[in-house]
Amino acid sequence: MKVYVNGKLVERREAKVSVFDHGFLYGDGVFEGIRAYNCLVFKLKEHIDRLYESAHSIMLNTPLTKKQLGDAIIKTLKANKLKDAYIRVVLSRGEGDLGLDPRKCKGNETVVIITDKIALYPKELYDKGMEIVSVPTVRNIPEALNPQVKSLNYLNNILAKMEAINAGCQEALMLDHLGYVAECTGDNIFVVKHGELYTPPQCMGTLRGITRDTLLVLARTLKISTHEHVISRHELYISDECFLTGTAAEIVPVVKVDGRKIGDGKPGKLTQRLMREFKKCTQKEGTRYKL
Ligand code: PXG
Repeated sequence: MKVYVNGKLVERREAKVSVFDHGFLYGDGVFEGIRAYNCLVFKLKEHIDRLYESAHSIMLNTPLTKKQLGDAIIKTLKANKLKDAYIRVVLSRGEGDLGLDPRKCKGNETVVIITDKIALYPKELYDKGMEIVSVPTVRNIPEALNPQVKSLNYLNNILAKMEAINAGCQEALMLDHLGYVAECTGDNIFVVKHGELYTPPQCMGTLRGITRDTLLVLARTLKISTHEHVISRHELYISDECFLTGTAAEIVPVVKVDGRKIGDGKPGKLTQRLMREFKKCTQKEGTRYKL
């Protein structure tokens, strides 16, 4: 496997960054998770735009232009001869000293691109649906660390994930500081009620997921009403259908929340339709490359 590190494609065992890198010392950096389907990178522009917005928000210099980064991603995919891939782009403040001061790292920003075979989730998860549980750790409040910044510090989400695992569930439902539904640890959440689609607005401690946005557009083209609206746990419990969206997971039906069955306890009809329609999008849309 070849990994892109600061302009060079190196073998996996040589792909290293300094222990003085502030990404390692402090989680001072940002990242993106992207997917390629059959030589098409899905929503590449949107992912690069979001990465640059995250970087801008934390005043992190981006050593490459957006075009150069896009080219570097394609180059890494080609070097690894990957038709289908998971792509991780990491941009960190780079090497500094043991102090927090980011000015010490100036000019040392680290860019890493890892491309790998996609580790698909088990088919059973999509056929039978998932059980989730709300957890005590609340999603970061936007006034502290805004969830729109996909920072290298994912402890907020990791703590929630551990709480879900301790409760015997695969995924955690994270609430915002007011107790409303925010999102899961690496996925956005949707509910269906009376044939209409609801998802929390991005101001509720929710990342504006690219899969989420794709789905909102897709639903509108299918003449399904969509709402970005505050959702309480009660509204989630009494919903007809529920599902999660994310680059890695795509669309996962949720059939149980906090011990309450959702609908009839099976993946919903609209959820299944959206899963099929979303799959079609990933097969025909994207930035094409040749191996
Ligand atoms: N919420 C959070 C907190 C996320 O980190 C999503 C929602 C979904 O967004 P997209 O743009 O992917 O539809 C994410 C992003 C991984 C991994 O390696 C994925 C994410 C985060 C961390 C790790 O699978 N997803």
